[in-house]
Amino acid sequence: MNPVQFFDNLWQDYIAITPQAEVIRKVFEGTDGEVINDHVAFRTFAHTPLQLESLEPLVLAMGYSLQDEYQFKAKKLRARSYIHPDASVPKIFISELLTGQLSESAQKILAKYIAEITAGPVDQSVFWSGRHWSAPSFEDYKELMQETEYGAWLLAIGIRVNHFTVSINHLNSVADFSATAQIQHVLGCVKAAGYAVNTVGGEVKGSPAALLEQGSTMADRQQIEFSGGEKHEIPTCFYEFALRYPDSDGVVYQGFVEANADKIFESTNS
Ligand code: OOG
Ligand code: NI
Repeated sequence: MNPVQFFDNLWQDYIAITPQAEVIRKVFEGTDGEVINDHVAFRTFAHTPLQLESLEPLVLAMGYSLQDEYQFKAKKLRARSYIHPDASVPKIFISELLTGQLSESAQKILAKYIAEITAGPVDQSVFWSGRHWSAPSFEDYKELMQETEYGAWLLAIGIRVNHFTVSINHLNSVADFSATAQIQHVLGCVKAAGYAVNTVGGEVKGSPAALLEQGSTMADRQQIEFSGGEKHEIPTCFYEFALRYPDSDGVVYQGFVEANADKIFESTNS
């Protein structure tokens, strides 16, 4: 699958459970014309046929190369990012939950569902395939939530894009603002459109010195059917905004920043 088809499919899957993204994108299309994506992100379970290592070949097959690796010890996650030689193709960030590090009780809950993952991915459609296991019980979801918000989110939502990210570098409407005012203006537009912004560690994560400033909405909320037909509204996916700065050689930084990412993960908190 070529990247254009991939991102078209992904966007459709994303807005089906993240209607805020389509509204916000239209806001920026109104002021800027085209909206360019910086990256997308996925979440998965380690030690399963859908682990990061199993998804990676499908990313590489689209022409990407491995960019970097990241550790999030407290959240019990590890991640990798991938970059495409065509700079107009969004980067891909994939994290996985190191389930072996969770408590016995959390592992017991997850084991019931993870055991249903019988096959690895066949092609790139795995990235919008959703759950490969039965609808969880709301009790299991809530209990897991106490220990790992990421795990509960993944159990309920499955393998789907977690967010798209607007490249602020490509928004002409903010080009005349001072560098640090740009992301603040963008987040201001998002709030003016009626959406909550992630405030963990402040609205703006990172700094010009870190070469990357990021902010995000709080995830949309949708009714999900749990086992027994029980329906509950839970956080789905969010929209991110990223501004990249040039390094001392004048090359715009393309990597991710662990300390920023650690806070962006919290955009799916309830
Ligand atoms: C990914 C969070 C990290 C970034 O840009 O640093 C991230 C997630 O919430 O799954 O997207
Ligand atoms: Ni991101």
